[in-house]
Amino acid sequence: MRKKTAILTAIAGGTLTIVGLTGLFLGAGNAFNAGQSPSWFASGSSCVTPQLPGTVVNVALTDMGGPMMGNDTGMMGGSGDSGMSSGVMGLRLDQAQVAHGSVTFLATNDGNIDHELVVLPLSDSQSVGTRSVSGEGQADEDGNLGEASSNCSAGAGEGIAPGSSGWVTLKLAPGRYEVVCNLPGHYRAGMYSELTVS
Ligand SMILES: [Cu+2]
Repeated sequence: MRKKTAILTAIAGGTLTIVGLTGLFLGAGNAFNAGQSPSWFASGSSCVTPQLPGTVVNVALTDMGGPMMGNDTGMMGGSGDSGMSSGVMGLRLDQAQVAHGSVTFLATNDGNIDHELVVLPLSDSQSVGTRSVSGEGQADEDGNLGEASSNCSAGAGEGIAPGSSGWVTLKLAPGRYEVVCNLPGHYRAGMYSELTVS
């Protein structure tokens, strides 16, 4: 009896070790993948994009979907910060810094509702996400440099539909920029990101 228990314990111990190692390998694998090309990026869009000039910054536009998205007016009406806190929606760039000159933003809507991309200048003292927001829930677009808000094409339009992409090419001077989605309520919901141009 005594010996058998010892063997069982040894087997149990061995199993734990294997599980532990497997966990390590899985963890390492994930970390490796994350360093390569982000998964949100691979989702892509249904658009056929032409050869895009300059440095291409891929932008993922996201939202969590869910019940709150079923009623557009419900989520953005309302007072101040109630309900809609930062991070519900997102706008992510695949690089935080690019060289000055020709820069193309390729915005892909990975969410469930329309989005857009607007490039705004950012002064030295300004932080992203701190622009004044109008009663309609739109950020101040002072100095707007350009936008991508059209389906499967360049420039301004009516918004980028889920699963679609829009793009815009701009000549950017060195400095800091804030890339946002400025559909009503989306800026406050977290759709902004910083880009440094060197
Ligand atoms: Cu948006």
